[in-house]
Amino acid sequence: MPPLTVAVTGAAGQIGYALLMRIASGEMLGKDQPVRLQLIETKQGMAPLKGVMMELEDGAFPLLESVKGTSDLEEGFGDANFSLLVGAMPRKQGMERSDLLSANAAIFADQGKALSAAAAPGSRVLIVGNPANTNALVAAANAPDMLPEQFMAMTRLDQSRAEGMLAEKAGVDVKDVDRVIIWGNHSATQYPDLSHARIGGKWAKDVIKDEKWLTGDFVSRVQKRGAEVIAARGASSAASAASAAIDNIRDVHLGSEKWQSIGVLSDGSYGIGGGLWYSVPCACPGLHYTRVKGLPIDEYSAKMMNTTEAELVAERDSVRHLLPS
Ligand code: NAX
Repeated sequence: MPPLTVAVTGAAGQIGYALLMRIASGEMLGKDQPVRLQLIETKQGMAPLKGVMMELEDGAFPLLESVKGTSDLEEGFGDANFSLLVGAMPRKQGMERSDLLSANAAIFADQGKALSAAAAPGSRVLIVGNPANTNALVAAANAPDMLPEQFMAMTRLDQSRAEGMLAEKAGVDVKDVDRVIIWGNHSATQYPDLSHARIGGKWAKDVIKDEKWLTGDFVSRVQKRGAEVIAARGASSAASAASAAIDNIRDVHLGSEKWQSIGVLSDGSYGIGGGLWYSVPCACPGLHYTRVKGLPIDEYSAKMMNTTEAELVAERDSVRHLLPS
C-alpha cells in the first residue's frame, strides 16, 4: 500500500508528544497503512522536536517510512494527505481573549495559505489548536485552492468526555453509548446534547430519568471538563486530546457506525447562520463525512445552540481583518 503523509504542527508540544507514537503505530490510519510524518515547529521548538524525532526512530515502528522536522510551512505541508494543526499561541498573562484570537488567527491564516499551496489534492485538515473553530474558519478562508469541507475543527474530545460521563451515570460501558452531540464552539458555551443519545440502543432520556442532571450538572461539567483536568493535573488535557484527534481522523478515513461531532462550515441547517465552523453531528461512512440533518430540536436545545452560535459570530467578527473578502 502506498504511504500516506501526515503533517503535524506543534509536534514538540504536549499533545504532539502523545499523538505521534500512535500515528506511527497505525492507530490513526490503519494497521497496514505506511505513513510519513512531517513535523512542523517554531524555530524555538526545533530543539525539543529533535528529541521527539529521536524517540520516533527509537520506537522502530514498522509502518513509519520517514520523519521530517521543519519550521517551513510549505515544506511541512508538502503533499500532506492529513494535516493536524495542533500548535497555537498559548494565552499569556495580561492577554485579552481578543488578543489571543488575533494572534492565533494570524498563525492559521499563514497555515491556510501554505496548505493551499502545498498539501496533496483532497487532503483533510483537523484544527486542534485553540480557538479551534475560529482558527479553522481563518485557515479555510485563506486556502483558495481548497474546499471548506477539507477543514474540520476538533470537538471530538468534548464528545468523548460527554460519552464517558453518560456511561458512568448509567453504569454501562462507554461503547454502549452513542448519538451524543456537541453543538457549536469548542469552548465553555458548547452544548453537549443528550436529547438524541442512546444507551444500549435505548433512548438515554428513558434510561436516565433525571432531567436536572441532563440539562444541569452534565452540561456544565462537560463544558468545564478542561478546567477540571487542569486543576487536578496542573497541566491541560494532552493524552485525551491526542486520542480524540486520532479518533476523529480514523473515523472519517476508515468509517464508523457512530455519529461524530465535528466543527464544520455551517450551511444554514438547524437555523445556524452560514459561514461559521460550528460543531454538528456527522455520519462517517468512510473517506468522508456528511452532516446529520433534520433532527428535531426542542426549545432548550435551540436556546443553547443559539448561545454558542453567538459566541462564534463574535469570534469571527474579531478576526474579520484576516478574512479575504
Ligand atoms: P503545548 O504548549 O504543549 O504545545 C504547543 C506547541 O506548538 C509548542 O511546542 C509550540 O512551540 C508549538 N507552536 C506554537 N506556535 C506554533 C506555530 N505557529 N507553528 C508550529 N508550532 C507552533 O500545547 P498543547 O498542550 O500541545 O496544546 C496545543 C493546542 O491544543 C493549544 O492551543 C490548546 O489550547 C489546544 N487544545 C485543544 C483541544 C481541543 O479539543 N480542540 C483540547 C486540548 C487543548 O487544550
